[in-house]
Amino acid sequence: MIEDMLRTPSAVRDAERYTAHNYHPLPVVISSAEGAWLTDVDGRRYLDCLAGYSALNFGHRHPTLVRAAHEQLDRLTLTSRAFIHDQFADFCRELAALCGKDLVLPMNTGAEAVETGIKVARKWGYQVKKVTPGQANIIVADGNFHGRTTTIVSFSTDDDARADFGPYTPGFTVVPYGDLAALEAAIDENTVAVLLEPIQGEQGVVLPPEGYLPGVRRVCTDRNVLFIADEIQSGLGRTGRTFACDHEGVVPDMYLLGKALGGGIVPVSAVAADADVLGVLRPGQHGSTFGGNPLACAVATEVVRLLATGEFQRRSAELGERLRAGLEGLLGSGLVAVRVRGLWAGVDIDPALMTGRQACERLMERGVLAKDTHGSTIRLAPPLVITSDEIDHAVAQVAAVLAG
Ligand code: IF1
Repeated sequence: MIEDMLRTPSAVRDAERYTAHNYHPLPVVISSAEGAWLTDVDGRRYLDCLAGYSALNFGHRHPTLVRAAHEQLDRLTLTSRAFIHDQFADFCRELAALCGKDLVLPMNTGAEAVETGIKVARKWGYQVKKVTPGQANIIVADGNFHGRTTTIVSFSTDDDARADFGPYTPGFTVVPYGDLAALEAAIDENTVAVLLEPIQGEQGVVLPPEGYLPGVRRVCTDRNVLFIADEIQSGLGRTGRTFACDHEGVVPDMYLLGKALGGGIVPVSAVAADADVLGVLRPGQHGSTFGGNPLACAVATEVVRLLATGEFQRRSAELGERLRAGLEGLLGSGLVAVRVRGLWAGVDIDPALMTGRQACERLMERGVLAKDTHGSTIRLAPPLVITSDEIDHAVAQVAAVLAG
């Protein structure tokens, strides 16, 4: 293709001209997608190895999910929660069953689910645990990423996410991720919850030490502290199980869900917990204009039904082992570390070779789209509909980029 015939350069300029520069996207302009594949405005195809940061676990435009959306679009799209609609009960009942919890509180974005979890934990602390009014504290881990609201970035340890957004919300204690003793020592009489990602996504797919999550569960139970698992990125099949906590048989008091819950079509998030926790909320104390809307519920109910079969979890587990073997085969040939669970990999490239951004630019040239996290680490998280041949293809492109 002749360079000056390409539509991409002007399309990139147009996109940058009228927006705040809060992202530094790769210079690719996508116009269509299906399954694990994207097509740009110049007809070039790319294998998607980001999957919308795990919002596209079921691939682009999964037919079951698109059909549910089309049918609902022709019936009812929004009522607000001032009224009930006929998609609401199925969604809440079926998601609660998937989580093994009594109740579900639907929101829209992941950050709203995290904020909901924080508010509910605090209210539970004052009303049930009887901690000192206004003194509730929540323990979080360094290297956390839970969203971008001013309260959430108040406990971020990432300066890019946090700097110059103060004054910050108090009531959070940061402890080293994976250090159970430090977590236990940080609990005091006003601690209402521990908020953790079971696997730290943005930190570079950081896996917890074996036994850490069961230890957190035990400590929270012993000290009457809520264990809140942020499964917004790690959940819903990504790691080879329904939830990342499942790998060690851990059941948190609250699941925070998002991203893939909306099937890659609409923003859907939710908090799932038992009645003794979510039951602290009374009418008028929390809510959202779009939370639990008919279109969201129609799509998310089908997402829950896809997960209920276990098919995506099995694919993620089986194909994840192929991804692991392929990437581990590159250790010493440009990779210095690989962390994999299911179809979710954090790959540390030798910093002397290139940065993560440079690696992603070179992968783009080879028809694979991925995203760096920090430094020379990239995350590979394809849709769970990817095939074994496509995994081999992606690994081969990583190898070619490393070989220069
Ligand atoms: C961005 C990161 C990933 C999340 C976890 C809550 C949220 C997220 C574990 C909030 C969102 C997104 C946000 C997006 C990029 C992406 C991201 F790089 F920011 F950190 F995936 F790792 N909990 N993560 O991963 O959900 O409000 O966005 O729906 O802000 O750049 P949200």
